[in-house]
Amino acid sequence: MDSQGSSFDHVVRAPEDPILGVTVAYNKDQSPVKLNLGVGAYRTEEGKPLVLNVVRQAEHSLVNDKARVKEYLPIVGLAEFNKLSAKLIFGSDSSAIQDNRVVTVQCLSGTGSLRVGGEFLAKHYHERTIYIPAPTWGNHPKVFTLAGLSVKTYRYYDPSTRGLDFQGLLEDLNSTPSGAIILFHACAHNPTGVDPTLEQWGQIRQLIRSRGLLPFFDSAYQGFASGSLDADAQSVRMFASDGGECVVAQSYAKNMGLYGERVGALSIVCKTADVAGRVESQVKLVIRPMYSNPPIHGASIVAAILKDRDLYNEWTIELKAMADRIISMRYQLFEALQARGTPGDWSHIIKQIGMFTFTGLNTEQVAFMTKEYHIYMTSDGRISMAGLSSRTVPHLADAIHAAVTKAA
Ligand code: PLA
Repeated sequence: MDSQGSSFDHVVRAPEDPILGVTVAYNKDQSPVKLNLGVGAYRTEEGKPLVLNVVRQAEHSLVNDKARVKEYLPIVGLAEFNKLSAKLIFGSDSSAIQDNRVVTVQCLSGTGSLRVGGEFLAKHYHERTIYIPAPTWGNHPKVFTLAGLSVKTYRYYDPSTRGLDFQGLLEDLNSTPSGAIILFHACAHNPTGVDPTLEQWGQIRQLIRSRGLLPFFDSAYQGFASGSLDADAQSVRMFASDGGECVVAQSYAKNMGLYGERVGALSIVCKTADVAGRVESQVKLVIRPMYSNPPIHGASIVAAILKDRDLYNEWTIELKAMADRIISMRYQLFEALQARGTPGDWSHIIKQIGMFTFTGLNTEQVAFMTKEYHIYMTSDGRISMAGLSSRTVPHLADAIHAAVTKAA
């Protein structure tokens, strides 16, 4: 080999991530009016990232607790955190928890929980195909493929109604191989903002159980959709309380604002306590060679908040305030477009649920808004409502209006 040449000369440059790459481009822009509506990260009315007050309080007491050490956690993470996380998603009266049928392990936020869950299923579940909604969070297919599953899609969103393609969903779930794994967003579907109603969830549950399919819930936004932790967990609880099995990945990135702490949990609800114990022993074998054991700090913050009644109550208030601010941004943007007489029906902005609006703007319109208005968003037309503020709504509305009327 040429002594001057690199062993990596053949490596081709990979494209930036479709979501996180938006922030990379935003950071390079020098414009004072630039606006990042790409990644789903909560901002205050002042456009600043938010550290929750309860998180500050919990961290303060952790720092001052001289008994705390920095030893390795067990492979499954902080036991207290796992218990409290299961209670948060399944409910304090969950029969599955009471029966000791739930295995919960601390993982690296939502993504890590999905990955560990996927790999466990690829190793130990008889059906290796996972069906994900079309469209879904862009990382889902990559996470599950690398976990060793084969990924297929089921119909979910109907662009013509900007709503759920419920008929298509039922048809597709009906024609999967029996036992297939089905991925659901527990609430606040990303990117569409479209969730099934409770009644539709009931029908989906019947179909899943009657066909022996395995539901895998991605719960990245509990509390962010409606402002209520319990309301946003209803889909999951419906499945966890019927005696059947399911898998759930939880993230505390959004609902506790712990984006960079990488704290989340994977739960597997099993038929019996005996099965659950064996499943846990195998999940440990997935984790140990992957990252050995999870980080301690974020999980300690979460546990401190979940176990203290006052901190927990204060958290629910802060969470509701974030959800309410996002909802108020929906109304402000909708009204701003009405006021400009922007062509088209924009009522989906106020109907959609959660952090994002799936605007319906196409790739060219998005590129136009970035070039002319310094507004950064994913090329599928998704905007993070949590990145907007009353101050920036007019700028966004001007950009959408111009994109729709000029660039169409
Ligand atoms: N699942 C869904 C549906 C998500 O939207 C996200 C994050 C995750 C899991 C993973 O989150 P976590 O690993 O940080 O807990 N989606 C973000 C960020 C907010 C991202 O793409 O990483 C998004 O902008 O879509």
